[in-house]
Amino acid sequence: MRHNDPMEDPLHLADEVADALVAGRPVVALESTIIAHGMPYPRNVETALALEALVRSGGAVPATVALVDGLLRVGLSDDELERLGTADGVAKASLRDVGAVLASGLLGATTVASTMFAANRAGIRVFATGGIGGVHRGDNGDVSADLTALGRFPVAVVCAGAKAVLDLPRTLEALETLGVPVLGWGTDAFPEFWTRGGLLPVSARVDEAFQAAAVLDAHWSAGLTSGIVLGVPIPTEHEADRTVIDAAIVEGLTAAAANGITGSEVTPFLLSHIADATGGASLDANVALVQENTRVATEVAVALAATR
Ligand code: PSU
Ligand code: MN
Repeated sequence: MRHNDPMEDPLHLADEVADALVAGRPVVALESTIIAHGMPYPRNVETALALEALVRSGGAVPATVALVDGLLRVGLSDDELERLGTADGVAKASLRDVGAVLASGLLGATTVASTMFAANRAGIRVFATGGIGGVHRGDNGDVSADLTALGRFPVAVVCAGAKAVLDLPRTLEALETLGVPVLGWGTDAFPEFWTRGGLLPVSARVDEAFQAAAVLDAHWSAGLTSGIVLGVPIPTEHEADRTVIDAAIVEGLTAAAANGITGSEVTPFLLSHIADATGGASLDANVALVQENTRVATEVAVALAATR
């Protein structure tokens, strides 16, 4: 059994992904926690397939990352995406969980942190997702491993910023401490997931893909080894009503506390609570923004491949 052999590297690239990387063609990594824990079925699987199609139509190769049958897989089949979106008990695997899930041989969905780790090992520099984890509100010390991963792995994470369920000022301070650039796509403001933001600044603004690729290339060519956040604001027509979202967040945080939800369960709990509280509006916005992020990530990956 493959997963019982400790001598073998569990990293496994799909042929299409390996071929593209060898040839220097653009590849975009995608995560799987958003499929298994971020959205309900069938929207999750439909969205996962739509993201892969968007990457292809933009001229790049999609590489969705997950832990499957004891392997750290980079590039999944449609059947495997379906499995991740429907199976019971799919583990939410951040960095600390990768070893245990691989050893179990079971299914694990990768977070931003573990997807960055896998992308870096594979040699993929651009990754699209919904939003990064960050510093949670309150003082219980809940800080996502996404932040430390951003400090460690040279991968650009194209996202709609971070959700306002987090403490966004502290999240940005932590990114600054880690030396992580926070770029704004056509904006000076850090995007706040369901809304375009406006209160918090990014560290630099980029207005088109070649400019973003030039910043990425210069950062890494200079020898810096961190990740980069490229914050893409949700398209205006999909933006949620800030008052409605803010009320749903407060309600969700109260419900999480009342139900004793802690640790890695907090983010999935809040997402589903907010989706219910907004009558599905937050879910529609979530799908729209992750599609937008994937379009931008593909453009940037194409520009980066042309630059290098
Ligand atoms: N933000 C979202 N949707 C998500 C997540 C974050 O809008 O599905 C997921 C991502 O996979 C992210 C993870 O990496 O939650 C962060 O979880 P934690 O805070 O437990 O590190
Ligand atoms: Mn946490």
